[in-house]
Amino acid sequence: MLNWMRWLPENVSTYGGEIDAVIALIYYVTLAWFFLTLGVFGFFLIRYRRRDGRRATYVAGERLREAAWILVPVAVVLVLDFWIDLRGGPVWAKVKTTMPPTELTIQVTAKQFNWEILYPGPDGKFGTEDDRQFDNELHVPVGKPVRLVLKSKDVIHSLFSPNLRFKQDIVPGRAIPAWFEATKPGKYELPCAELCGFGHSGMKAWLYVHSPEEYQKWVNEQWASS
Ligand SMILES: [Cu+2]
Repeated sequence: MLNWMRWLPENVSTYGGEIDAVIALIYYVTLAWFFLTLGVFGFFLIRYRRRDGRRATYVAGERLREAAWILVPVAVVLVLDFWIDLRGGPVWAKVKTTMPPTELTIQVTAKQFNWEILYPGPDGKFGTEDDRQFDNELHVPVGKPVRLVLKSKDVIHSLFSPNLRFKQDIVPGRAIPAWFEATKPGKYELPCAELCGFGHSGMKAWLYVHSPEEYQKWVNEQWASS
């Protein structure tokens, strides 16, 4: 990724690079447009500045030559918009509408103001004896797709991982599937990204990405008694 994009949090997601590329494109488009508009404005300000003997005229914009100052930029903005859609569409489809095959499904339930992280246990089924719940701790192995099922007990929340380039609203009454695959072990923030009440700013979980051996060790410790 480009140097000036480094202010973004470190990307540790398989699809993060594709999302960053769309963000970069949006920056290029808006930056170029920003300087172009300001440049034209600045030029006209100087070129047509107040001078003795020159009266200001009222332009109604009814003639096509005048309206073109609006119509041409509108057309260009539309084309740029479609360009962004064209680049962003496939990324959206990959991240939001497909689900890679995986054995690991974790249920994340949001509530004011905590994250309940539920693992199905060795039998892989929810609602059985060996389920284990952890508050505000999401443990996953590196290099494996992880499927999440997102639920809420009260209001709308949003699970956000800046490092994974992952963000998904959670709506009460729905079980929303989502996925990610982490590429680097570490501990990363998981804040709530939807204003959900007075404790919203403190509603934060941690994502622990483990190496495969470390993850297995963690699993063995948690389910040692079952
Ligand atoms: Cu919240």
